[in-house]
Amino acid sequence: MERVPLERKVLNENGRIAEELRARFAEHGVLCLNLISSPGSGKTTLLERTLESFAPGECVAVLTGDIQTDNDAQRLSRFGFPVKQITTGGTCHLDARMIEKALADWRLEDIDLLIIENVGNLVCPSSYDLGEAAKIVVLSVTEGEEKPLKYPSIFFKSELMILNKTDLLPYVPFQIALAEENARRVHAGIEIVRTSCLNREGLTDWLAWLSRKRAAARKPAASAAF
Ligand SMILES: Nc1nc2c(ncn2[C@@H]2O[C@H](COP(=O)(O)OP(=O)(O)OP(=O)(O)O)[C@@H](O)[C@H]2O)c(=O)[nH]1
Ligand SMILES: [Mg+2]
Repeated sequence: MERVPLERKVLNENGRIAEELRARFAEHGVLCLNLISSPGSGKTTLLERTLESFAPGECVAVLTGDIQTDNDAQRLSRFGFPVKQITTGGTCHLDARMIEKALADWRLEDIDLLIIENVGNLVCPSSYDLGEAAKIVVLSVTEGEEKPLKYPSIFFKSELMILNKTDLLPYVPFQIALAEENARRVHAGIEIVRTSCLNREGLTDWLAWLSRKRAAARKPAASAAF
């Protein structure tokens, strides 16, 4: 089979499973977010800061994808919430079937917020729907302000851009306003939050965004019969 039709078939099959996942998430009131960035932009560190901000009883779970090692799952599991590593063994993105398989022994009834940390890669993960409510792209200030123009797909598809490592701005020639302008040239409506996971600046803005999305995703209480 030619490469293009085969690729289309894989993406169609992925889309079908993703839609099933999306329906299950909606049925159980689960907000699912798909976190995407280049390797090392700070996805796991942002999740560490996020999980440590939650009270122990919060119904939060994390799936984290990497080509090799369970390093990120080890870092994240110390906060006491369910965390599972998906090791792809070479594949440069997560796909919907991997998510379906990883969720098989978790009860969605027990989860309000599911965060998926994708494999570090700014290109391939953008093509694979995982059934998420929103994609979030993380760009760190060491990566160059032109990245939204060079890798437009993920910026176009993301609801939120997190500009991380702002503590390094005094040391790198990164024009943060230009990075934001470039992101908005690709996706006019993209929301932007600046963070530093090191000095914690901006984390309250990120947590407020998350809390708004969680409130919007919450299942409406069953209306009383009358
Ligand atoms: N200075 C600074 N360093 C940060 C910040 N956030 C993360 N780091 C550092 O950046 C490095 C990579 O962070 P990770 O959180 O592992 O990045 P990641 O995106 O999860 O990486 P992959 O999972 O490999 O794609 C680590 O050394 C972090 O300590 C930040 O806001 N400021
Ligand atoms: Mg990571």
